[in-house]
Formats: sequence, C-alpha cells, structure tokens
Amino acid sequence: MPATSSTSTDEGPVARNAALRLIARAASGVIAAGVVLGVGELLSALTGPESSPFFAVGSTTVDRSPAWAREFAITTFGTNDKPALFVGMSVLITVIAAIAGIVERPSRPYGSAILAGLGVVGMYAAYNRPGANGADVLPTVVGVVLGIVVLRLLTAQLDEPSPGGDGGMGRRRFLVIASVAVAVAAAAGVAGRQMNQRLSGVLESRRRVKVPVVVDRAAPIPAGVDLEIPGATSFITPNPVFYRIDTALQVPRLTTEEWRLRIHGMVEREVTLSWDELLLRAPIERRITLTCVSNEVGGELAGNATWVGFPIADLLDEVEVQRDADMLLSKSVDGFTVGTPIEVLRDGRDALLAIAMNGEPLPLEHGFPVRQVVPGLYGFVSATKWVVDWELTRFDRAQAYWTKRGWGDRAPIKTASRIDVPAAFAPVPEGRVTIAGTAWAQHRGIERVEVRVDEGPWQPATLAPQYSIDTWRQWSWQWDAPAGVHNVQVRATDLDGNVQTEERAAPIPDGATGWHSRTITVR
Ligand SMILES: Nc1nc2c(c(=O)[nH]1)N[C@H]1C(S)=C(S)[C@@H](COP(=O)(O)O)O[C@H]1N2
Ligand SMILES: [Mo]
Repeated sequence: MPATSSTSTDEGPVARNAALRLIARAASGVIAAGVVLGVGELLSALTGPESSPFFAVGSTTVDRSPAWAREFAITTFGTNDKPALFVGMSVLITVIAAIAGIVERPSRPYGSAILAGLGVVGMYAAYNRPGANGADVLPTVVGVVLGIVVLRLLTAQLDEPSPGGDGGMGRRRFLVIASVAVAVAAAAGVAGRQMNQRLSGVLESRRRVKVPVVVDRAAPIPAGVDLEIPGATSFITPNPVFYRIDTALQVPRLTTEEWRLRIHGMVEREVTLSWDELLLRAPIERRITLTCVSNEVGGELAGNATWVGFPIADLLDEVEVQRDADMLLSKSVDGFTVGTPIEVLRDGRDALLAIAMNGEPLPLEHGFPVRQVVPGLYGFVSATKWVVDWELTRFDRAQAYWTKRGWGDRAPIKTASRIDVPAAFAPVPEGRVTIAGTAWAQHRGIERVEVRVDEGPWQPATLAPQYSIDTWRQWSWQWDAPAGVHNVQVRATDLDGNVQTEERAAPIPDGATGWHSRTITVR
C-alpha cells in the first residue's frame, strides 16, 4: 500500500513526539511528588521533624515492618539500612509519581487522585507518630494540595492544542513551570531538612538532660492548696498548657553543648559559663507563678510551675557586681533583651536561672536549655528564655527590648484576681452555685479575696491555704443564686494590705488593673 510507505517516513518524528510526551507526563508526576515532599519537609520545620511526610512514612515503615524484614534489612545493608530504606522509598515514590503523571488528564484527574492517595498515607503516618497531634498532618496536606496544582498545571500545557501544531508555546510554558517547581521543591526540601536536623539535634540534647537531684526541694503541696473545683485553673499548670509569650517567630534551637552564659559589664570578674560548669553548682527547686504584663483583667497569661534552677544572686556574687550597677541586662540567643533591677535579684527572693520545669528539662518553647524565673516581676522584665548573655549595667545607660517600645522599665506584678467558674456564658441552675478562681500578688502574697453580686456588699471568699507568697492562691465562694441575670465581681487584697484597685488600666506600660467581673445567667 502506498500509504504505508508515506506514513513510515513520518513515523520517526511522530514516535519521538509521543515518546517525549510520555516522558514529559512522567516527569510532571515526579516533579509534583517532589513538590509534595519538599514543601512537606519545609512545613514540618514548624510542626516538628516527625511530621515530615517522607520521614513519617519512613519511620512508620520501620516501626511496623515485621521482625524478619528488619533482620533482612540489617543483615543485607548493615548500618546502611536507613539509607537503603530511603532509596527504596524514593524509587517506589518515583515510580508511583511517574504513573500518576502519565495517567493525569485535565478532564480525568486520575494522577491527582494517586497523589491524594499518597497524601493519605503520609497523613496517616504523620498523625500516628508518637506524640503527634492534628497539626502534624498539615505539612502533608499543604504539600499534596500544591503538588496537585503543579501536576494539573503541567499536564494542562501538554494537552493544550497547539496553534501551528508545533506545541512551541505549551512546551515553553511547560519547561518554565517545571523548572520553577523543581527549584521551589529543592529549595524547600533542603531548607526544611536543615532546620529539622538542627531541631533533632536539640531534641536529642534535651533528651540527654537529667534533671539534677535537688537537696533544697520545694515544699510539698499541702492538701487543699488545689481546691480541685471542676473548670477552675489547677494549682500547678502542666507544661503543655502553660501560656507562651515571646517574640520568637521560630523557637530558638540551642543544645546544652552550644549553650554559654557570658557574664560581663560592671563586674570584677568576667566569666563565661558552660552547661557543665553551671551544673557544678547546687540547684534549688521552687514553685513560682509567672505572669505576663500583657495579661488583661481576667486573662489567662499566668501559670504556675515547679522550677529547678540556680540562685541568680549567687552567680552575681561570684562575678562581684560593681556597686553602681543597678540593672541586669539579660539577652537571649535570638537577641531579645530584658532589664531586671539587681536590687530585686539580691533581696533574698528565689530568683532562678532555671533549667527544669515541672520535672522535665525546659520545653523548647519555654527557654531550653536555660531561662530566668523571678518571683514578683512580670515576664518582660525578668523571665528571659534561651538566655546566653548577662551584662551588668545601669538603667540610665541601657534599655531592654520592650522598654524601647514604650513599656515600663520596672514592673512588679500587680495584685490580681480572676473568676474561673462558672464559665462565661454558661447558664447555671437556681440555688447553690460555686464561684471560684485564683488570685495572685507574687512575692507579697494574697491576704483576702472578696466577691460581690450586682454591686451588693463585698463577701469574703474562702481561701485555699497559701502555698507561698510567690504562687497564686485559689478561692471559692458559695452563692445562693436567685433566677435572673447577675453580675459577679471579685477583688483581692495582698499581704501588704493593698486592695486591688477598681480603676481600669491597660496592660501598657506596666500591667492592667481593674476588677474582673462575670455576667451569670441563673435559670
Ligand atoms: N527570649 C525571650 N524571652 C522571653 C520573652 C521573649 O520574647 N523572648 N518574653 C518574655 C515575656 S513577655 C514573658 S511573659 C515570659 C513568658 O514565659 P513563658 O512563655 O515561658 O510563659 O517570657 C519572657 N521571656
Ligand atoms: Mo510578657
């Protein structure tokens, strides 16, 4: 047939075009999978290394593989068993992704469905890692969504009917999108990897820390200090729910091995302490309630923990602070600064350079490996986390981070009280109702808490025993509640006799004031 000979001369370029197209489709899938993994890796720097889709699947494979498979891997690959696993996973993912690319069409998104399926595997793995939570699926979800977008964009270029029949425009656009996607995936993957390795190193360092055995322990918590009223704040705040306030966009990552505290400025003897050198000293254990100056009346920015640390006053004695110095300017590894009156640090209170919180090394967000805790001062003038530098100086020479931004330079914690129960907007039945909450006036102590309803006479609340003047104190009050909408107010008096003021003040510059009140509907 004459036709045969004519088509056979065209077969070369047509077949080459078809082959190129197939390769481009396969490449689209592989690039899209690269975007999923790269973006996932980068985002896992925020949610934790275990939430990286690639490593979550890898770890899950290791954990779930039967003993014989693990033995086989170890006998076959020896110490290279992990790289072998990663190579195996990469090959498998590449093959699946190439298939996804080949079958994807704008009107039949089968490839997208395959990517989504891989995403479900990644999400499942990330969600089931030990200690994982809902946020750990986010890197995979965002990665898969972006991967599907890239896959659809790329395949759309391949299927675009090309004017002039040469496919020039579509091809050029395909190459541009492909190169951008490859560059973004690679950059995200490398950056994410580096951040994750840093974080893994710090988590490893934290795991190695043993909270020292403390001779000078915190007094045990007597019965009744925690009234254990359902819905009310517990006396000790567990680490996972302890409020967190700082300027760090990314939690500073510092190992104990890297940590140093340089003490300099107006001192007779400059020193730089390493972690091991710090731990040569005798730590003490204390329970201290921290409060943020930004806490609004009735707010939640306060927490009480058991801290282990080294008395700051002893360290200041070691370096011999000059007489005219009046400020300890402490700096964290990310450059944040705090100015604390030396007088307060040396007046006998338990100002600590803390290394442990509620029985564990400091959580990363709360300052690992070393932070300050000073009873009685708001956090912004006392509680430097990730602290690495102490300069002894003067208030008329130096200004700390928040003071430069209009906040005060000395900020003792103001006497405050808060209603915890009944919860806001929760109607209560007529009759006996328990009103309860907490009150604090750190380093002065709480003497009295009073409650009043609808601006009637103040009634004394029942106080829990006072644990220490450095901790908050729980209170409760029984109310014979008549039906209707009522307003309940609370006020505290500290042991210096200061009655909490009714006058409303904003948090800036040195702490909010005013009485906390709650509207309660009684049915
Ligand atoms: N490095 C550093 N330390 C910091 C801060 C900060 O922004 N950076 N914020 C301070 C403030 S304002 C408060 S209230 C406490 C809060 O400590 P927490 O996050 O452990 O509760 O940390 C203090 N230490
Ligand atoms: Mo704060």
